[in-house]
Parts: sequence; structure tokens; C-alpha cells
Amino acid sequence: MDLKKLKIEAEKGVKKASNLKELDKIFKKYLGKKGEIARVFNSLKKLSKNEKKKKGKEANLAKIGIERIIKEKSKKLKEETRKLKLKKERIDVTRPGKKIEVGHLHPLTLVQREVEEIFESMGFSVIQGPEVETEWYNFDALNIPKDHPARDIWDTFWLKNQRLLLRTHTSPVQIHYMEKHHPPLRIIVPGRCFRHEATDASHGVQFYQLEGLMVDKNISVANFKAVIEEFLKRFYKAKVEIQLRPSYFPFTEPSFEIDVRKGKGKWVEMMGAGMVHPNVLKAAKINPKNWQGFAFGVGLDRLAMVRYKIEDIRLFYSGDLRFLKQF
Ligand code: FA5
Repeated sequence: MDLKKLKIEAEKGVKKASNLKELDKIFKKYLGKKGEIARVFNSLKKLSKNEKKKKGKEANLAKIGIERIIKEKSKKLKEETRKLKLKKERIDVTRPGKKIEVGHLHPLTLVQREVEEIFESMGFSVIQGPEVETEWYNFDALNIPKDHPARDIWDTFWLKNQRLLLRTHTSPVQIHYMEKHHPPLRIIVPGRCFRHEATDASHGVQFYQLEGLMVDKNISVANFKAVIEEFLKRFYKAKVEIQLRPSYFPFTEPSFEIDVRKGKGKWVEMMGAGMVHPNVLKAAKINPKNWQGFAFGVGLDRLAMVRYKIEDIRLFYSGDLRFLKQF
């Protein structure tokens, strides 16, 4: 083929190539080992010396020319691809960010923390105890003998093959603490409790209690009443009515139950309480002649229900986000 025509054709091809792959094809077609230019060089053999020189020079020039335009085009295409990539990957830092949903504390945790704070300001320490208990701590040491009907007050979850159970109340922590600490003492014990009983709007199989214990010299029911009234006043930040009902717990004498009413709401049974029974002090090797104390066990769920006007305790454990998002 005429070298001039070849060059023009190659130029056209290069111009048309819209990507590097197409350009590579053109390179092979003209400059490859079996390409058009190679063919021209091969055909030189048949020519005379003079003609060989002349045509050879022409072919060389055509080769250099085609190489140059391919190189230029390749550079251009590479630049274009880079620009395109940059454009695609561009990040607009001025765009408003995605809103990330942040979780928050469960209403019972909020209530627990607030209650802890109030009691801490009155000199009580926050103590933890085990959720799995022995019969001794959950019952015997609390003056609830084996086979005594009083045990039936607490429907118990027993653990298989062992004399272990899920604590039915936080009172066993009184014993743990008094075994290791000598009076005077002032503690509160928030924690989860378990009872093998039918659930309803105010009873769960698991719930939270907060135990309180104060042991000192000359402690009376008046001290208990003062502490608990102060606590309720600060917790509800509103007028609440309190009702003390005589009751029975084996580990306190006298014993009472306390109902609370906020505004015009319902009366809610909030806590059991009383003066620590001498037998309990003895079980913890504290001499009841020298020391007296009061104790109480308040339902954290119930405190929260009255505060937030929640009708059903089971909502706390439902994991329902429509409920939880309100706090
Ligand atoms: C007790 O558990 C005693 N240990 C309380 C106590 C402590 C008395 C120290 C004297 C001295 P009672 O079973 O009444 O008592 O429970 C106390 C409070 O826990 C109740 O008033 C209630 O607020 C809460 N409560 C009890 N059972 C449940 C339940 N199933 N679901 C939710 N809250 C409960």
C-alpha cells in the first residue's frame, strides 16, 4: 500500500479510538510485528538498492509519524480516564452529613442512677451482690427457716441439681455486707431479682429492687421514715403521699409495706421495710443489744412506673423501640 495513504488511514484510526484498548488495536495493526509497516519493510527485499534506500527512508518516517500520534493520543486518553475517575470519586465535604442514630440509657438505668445519687448524697454507699444465691443467704440467714411457710412468699427459681437459686430479692446482700463490715453502716443495693410467678401489669418474673440498710446506734422507725420521705421528695420532685401498712417479713420486726401515690394517681405498693430483726444481726455476728437498723426493699420498676405513668411493667423488658425512644 502507498505509505502516504497508510499514514492517513492510521491517523484516522487513532483519531477515532475512544479508549486505550482500541488504540492498542491500531498500534498492532500498523506497528505490530505483522503490521502494515512491517509488511512494507519486508517488501523492500525485492527492490533495487536505490529504491530500497528511498522507500526504506519513507517507511521509517511513516513509522516514526504513526508512533508519535499514537503516543500523543495515549497520553490524552490516560489523562481523560484519570480526570473521569477523579470526578467520580470526588467527595463533597460541604454536603451535610448523614444523621447517625445514637442510643440512650434504658429508663430503668436512668432511674437507678438517679436513686443512687440521692442516697449517696445522704451518706449511703452503692453495693453489688450476686444474682445466683445459696439458700442460706436468700432465706436462712434472713430468719426464714427451712420448711417454714414464710418461704412461700417468694416463688423461687431453683437451679438444677444444686441448692442454688436466682435471688428472689436483694435482701441477701445485707448479710454479705454485714459479714464483712462492722456497723455503723449505710448501704443501698440495686439489682435484678427473679420470681417464679405469673406476670401481670405490676409483676414481672424479673424486676429490679433497691435494698437499703442502715445500722447504727439508736436507730428507730423515725429515722427510716425521715430518710424515705426525703428520698421520695427528691426523686419525684412533686407532692407524693405515703402510706405505711403493717406487714410481715421474717427478717424485720416490726415490718411494713409502703404505698406511694403521686398526684391523683393510683396507690402503688412500692416497698417492703422494717427494723432489722435481731436474728439477722446475729447471723451476721453483730450484737443486737448494741446496734439497731432499718432495711427496705423498693421496686425500681415501680418507682419508674409512678414517675413516668407507665401502666404495664412488661414494657420495660419488651425491647419495643416505640416505648424506649420516649426516654
Ligand atoms: C421483699 O422482697 C423484701 N425483701 C423487702 C424488704 C427488704 C423488706 C428489707 C424488709 C426489709 P416484697 O416481696 O414485698 O419484699 O418486694 C418488695 C418490692 O419489690 C415490692 O414492693 C415491689 O415494689 C417490688 N416487687 C416485688 N415483686 C415484684 C415483681 N414480681 N415485679 C415487680 N416488682 C416486684
